[in-house]
Amino acid sequence: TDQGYTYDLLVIGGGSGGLAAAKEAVGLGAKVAVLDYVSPSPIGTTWGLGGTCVNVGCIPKKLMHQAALLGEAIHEAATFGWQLDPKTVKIDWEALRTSVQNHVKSVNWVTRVELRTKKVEYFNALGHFKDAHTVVGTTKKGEEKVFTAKDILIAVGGRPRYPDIPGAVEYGITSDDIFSLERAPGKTLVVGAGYIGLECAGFLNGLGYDTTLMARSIVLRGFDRQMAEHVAEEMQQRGVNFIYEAKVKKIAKQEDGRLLVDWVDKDGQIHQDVYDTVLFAIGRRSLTQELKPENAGLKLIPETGKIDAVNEQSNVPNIYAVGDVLHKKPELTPVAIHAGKLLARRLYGNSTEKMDYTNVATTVFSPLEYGCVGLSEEAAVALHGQDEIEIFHAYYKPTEFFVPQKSPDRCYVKVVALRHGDERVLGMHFVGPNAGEVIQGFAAAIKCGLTIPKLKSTVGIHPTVAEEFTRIFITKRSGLDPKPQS
Ligand code: FAD
Ligand code: NA7
Repeated sequence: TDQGYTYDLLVIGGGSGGLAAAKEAVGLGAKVAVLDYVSPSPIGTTWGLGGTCVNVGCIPKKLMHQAALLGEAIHEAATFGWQLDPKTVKIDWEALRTSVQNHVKSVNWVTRVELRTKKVEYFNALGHFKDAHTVVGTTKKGEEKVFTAKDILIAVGGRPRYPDIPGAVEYGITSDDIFSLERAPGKTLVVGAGYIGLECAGFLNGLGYDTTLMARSIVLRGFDRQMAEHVAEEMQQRGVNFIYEAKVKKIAKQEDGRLLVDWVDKDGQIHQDVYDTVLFAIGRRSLTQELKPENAGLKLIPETGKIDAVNEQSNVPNIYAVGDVLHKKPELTPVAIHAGKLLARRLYGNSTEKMDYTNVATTVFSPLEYGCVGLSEEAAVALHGQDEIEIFHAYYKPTEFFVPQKSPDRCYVKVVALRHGDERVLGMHFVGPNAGEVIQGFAAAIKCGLTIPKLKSTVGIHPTVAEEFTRIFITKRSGLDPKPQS
């Protein structure tokens, strides 16, 4: 490059954010290299190019969720006249795992080919800073290669944490291992009640495994409380055993190979249970320490190791960051991708467009899914005051639930809006089938400034579950019963 560096952009981390930025940057004429390296999990799981989402996140998770939904659908099919015997239906874990892993491997391959075609140079090496423009990449064989670049993008994401208790690292697994687990998980304890814990417990229960979820406090911290409770109650009704306000103390391996778990309840009482699998989903650690950030003068948030960037720029002017390593930003694939693309356009195109991290929609793929965009009821009230917020809500009965007589008890929609002025919609929440598909379009509407009158004047599509949003009229303030009257 003109300043004597080998590359215009060096990306550390070939996941959602890093690859999006790299591809966009080469398209704009920059010379780009990507380093990606996966350190094996404690039980030795490893994977290919593409980062968390493709290998051990969104994609295998959605496939296993889909497998669980299909199991549910098989049981429903008989009520619609399909001739089958639901009693003989069971999952073949090895076959499921193989199908999921085959898909993941095909994505790894397509990703590699795409990088080659687009002329992004890819190196399977673990990067660390030598200085603000120099990164050393270490290969699996221990060989070192030195890279210099004008700009450096940190997109290293994170990895699951383990609790500091005996046996956790030796015998526990995490989301990094579950999607490629050699043996069927069997009776499983999921520790942690964030969205990853709930999703894993949800699909394992749906696949027919005896599943317990242990929460040290509440489920889905940060999400709308009422919606979070609906999700958890529904899972409980479907057979997931919930233990609240409890913590694992110790895991030991019995002679028969099963795991003996000591846990303590809220009264300090110790209990013991035996499981085949213990899966920790207690949050994720950013992989920034390994970067030797001090060599580049890069500052991290001390408590979390995250990067406090302004418009994706760190405290070092030529060092940028996108994705899960960013402090207080949504940890979602499309967020990482969008921020990465926009950053590349600002650096190598003539763009000035900045990433907008507000009103990003998301979905928890629990057995009954939960999709949302914008503010929770609590956040809206905290921000504007109770008097200024109107909450519209309704329970509804999905048409597809009638014939199999599925319980619609927790199918529920909620719209959070300003009470006065233009009655702007601040948040939308949906628990029910296909929640992600339902919420995505409304996220666009909110970007366009959706108001309650506009929502009410939208004609629904019948019979769908998404149309429930266009029919809302009951406010919490009115005290009217939000249960369907028919
Ligand atoms: P990553 O995708 O994690 O990529 C970082 C890459 O950098 C990795 O390959 C890593 O090995 C590599 N790396 C790290 N350090 C170095 C180094 N020093 N040198 C070289 N390479 C390095 N998001 C959604 O939007 N929807 C979902 O449904 C969803 N489900 C999820 C389910 C699970 C179980 C998990 C764990 C996550 C899920 N996510 C989901 C979150 C999503 O996967 C992340 O937000 C996204 O992958 C973040 O992208 P990233 O680019 O920041 O990092
Ligand atoms: P989250 O969303 O950070 O949730 C972690 C969960 O684990 C949460 O329920 C925590 O309870 C619980 N937790 C945290 N530490 C412990 C310990 N030591 N013991 C038991 N339970 C614990 O993590 P996820 O893995 O679901 O998701 C990771 C990120 O990916 C998340 O930020 C998403 O945005 C994307 P708490 O509520 O703190 O009491």
